[in-house]
Amino acid sequence: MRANSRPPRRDAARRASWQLVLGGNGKMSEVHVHRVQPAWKKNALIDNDTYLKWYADSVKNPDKFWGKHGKRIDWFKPYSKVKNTSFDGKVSIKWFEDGETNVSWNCIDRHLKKRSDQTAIIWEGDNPYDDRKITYNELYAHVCRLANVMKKHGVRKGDRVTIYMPMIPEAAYAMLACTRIGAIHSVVFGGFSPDALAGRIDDCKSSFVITADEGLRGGKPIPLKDNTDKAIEIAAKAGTKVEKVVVVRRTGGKTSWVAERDVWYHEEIATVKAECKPEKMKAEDPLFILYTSGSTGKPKGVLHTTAGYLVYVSMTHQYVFDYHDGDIYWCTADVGWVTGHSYIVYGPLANGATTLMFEGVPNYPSQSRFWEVIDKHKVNIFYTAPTALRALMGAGDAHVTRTSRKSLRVLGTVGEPINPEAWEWYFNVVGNGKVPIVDTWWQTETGGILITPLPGATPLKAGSATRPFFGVKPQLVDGDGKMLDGVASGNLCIADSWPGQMRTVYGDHERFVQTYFSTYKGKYFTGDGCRRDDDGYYWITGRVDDVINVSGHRMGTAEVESALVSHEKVSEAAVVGYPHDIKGQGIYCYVTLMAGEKPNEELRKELVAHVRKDIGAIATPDKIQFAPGLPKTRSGKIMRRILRKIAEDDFAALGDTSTLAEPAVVDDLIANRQNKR
Ligand code: 6R9
Repeated sequence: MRANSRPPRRDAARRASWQLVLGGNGKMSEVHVHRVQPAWKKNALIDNDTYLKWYADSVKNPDKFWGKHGKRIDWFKPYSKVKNTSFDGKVSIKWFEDGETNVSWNCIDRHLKKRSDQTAIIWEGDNPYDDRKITYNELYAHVCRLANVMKKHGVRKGDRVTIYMPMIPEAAYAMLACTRIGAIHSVVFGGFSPDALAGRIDDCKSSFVITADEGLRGGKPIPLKDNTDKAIEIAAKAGTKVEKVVVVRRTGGKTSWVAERDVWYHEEIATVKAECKPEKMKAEDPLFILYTSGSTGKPKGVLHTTAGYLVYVSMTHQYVFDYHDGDIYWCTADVGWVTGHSYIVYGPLANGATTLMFEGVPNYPSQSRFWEVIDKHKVNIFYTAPTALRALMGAGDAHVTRTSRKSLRVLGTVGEPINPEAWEWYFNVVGNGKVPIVDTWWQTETGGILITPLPGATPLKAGSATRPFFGVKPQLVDGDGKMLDGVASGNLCIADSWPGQMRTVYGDHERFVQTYFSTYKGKYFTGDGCRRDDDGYYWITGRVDDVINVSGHRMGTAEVESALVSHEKVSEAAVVGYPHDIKGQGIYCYVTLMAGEKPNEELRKELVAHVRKDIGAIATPDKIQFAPGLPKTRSGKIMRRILRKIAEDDFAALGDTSTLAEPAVVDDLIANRQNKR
């Protein structure tokens, strides 16, 4: 690295640690280059020379590289082929295709010889007095029992099982039990509404659901079973009948009960054996479906398969977090998102790690909760989201500094671009200036981390995800698909396949090809904008499509629009994102009412509640602007560029409005904007 190339003179070295760069926000700023500290390098698995060598090998000869690293997991039948992928035409992605393995067997059984009494999962409840430790031996028994319960009720290899759970160990048991018998799980985030859950049950025709009576977050119960009951009714109308619901008793709160359909988890597991043979799965057998928002209204069922995914998430978990045997590792995500799948459950457990699962929220019972949990369980590696950091930063340093945090060795972030202020706060206040931060860029679709620093190898720049992981070939292209070299800004594509990549959209391969491989021929298009600086570092600038990122959660603007127009008083809606101090982006809705309807405060509240009910609390609109008309081209296309500018209160730069059918609507939109500075 340039910043490290001239070490001897102290003042020169200090000067070299500052650079002028164009940040993720598009503004030039001075960035402090944080050199790799001696302590980070000392026992690191990968230093810079190793990174450079492995990276070069991995892109030069992927077959050889992954042929070697595929062996990090155990196989019933070894593979003879490694990579068989094409991003052209019909798009076909296969890794290790003739091998056979099983995910739960890799995450549990193979560790039992050495780690049967090691803690696999530390569970920290919403209430700080509520916690549990589960050893690998116990994990084995729990997973086998639940797998047997599923078998007893007729779940077979290839069947889809919906998991709608709070953050309790049973959620991990349920995922692993599916993989043990070859069922495909679809985890639905516990914050989603009955409608959203029903849509996901119906899309993959899932007739088996695992849930809990209630969830608990920040002291408040969440009615998961009641939501499930409603969702099942809605799904039935759409043509999908749920036959069985297994219910974990979490709070003991009252729920409705359908006698012939619902069974209690604790009663069922008492009726079966604590042993269940893992199914031999082909490398490309489906592992799970995870629904994610895109630029159209309907969430896509992202499909991941067995072996490539496990190889990739276990390898990234080990090297990105510099995971060493015995480390206590904590990722604060929810298992309802891909980060929870890859970096709470599969990556860590495949590596025989101790993974912490947290039921609660960052500010309950106090703003110190994260740091208290770190001290309580001596957490070494901590992985969270920029939105949480911004909120905690706003609460003041004292909540952090009154805790020790001396166990910390690596810090990580994921989910959205991290602003340099939050990064420096994380580094200096949480990490006392002594702990490296890995800003990991990836997506539901990529299965695992693609662009990231490695703690012992990569000099850090606040706000940059830095360099590609092994085997990953990022490319920047302009609007016409021309590849950009050197220092450049463009759309981020990945030129070749890596083992953790999604294989298809469940039930709709054509949509997979259209969404990801049609914009730029022969390349995977990420939907993100990105800049590369003169050190070859990548700076993700955010989505370039109609997806917004609210507190690290992906939200299709079209999904919110369709929720709004489903209200009887709404005739048309357009939704855009705008910069939000804590959430990263907020949800700004322009709403045109039906003829005769009058805008008022009550209706505004009603619409907010309506969207929450339709999608879930994560989609709660921040601003609603009643608009008699939306800016449209003569062909009827809504000009979102203009709506974004008005939402940002930046209407001096509206650009060309001459192509609008009715330029006058813009004046009304400006006059009634909701984000006046
Ligand atoms: C893992 C996850 C993916 C989108 C992605 C991008 C944004 C994620 C980021 C980041 C900047 C990072 N994103 N990590 N942007 N820096 N370190 O979040 O998956 O929910 O599918 O979201 O999130 O825009 O395209 P997912």
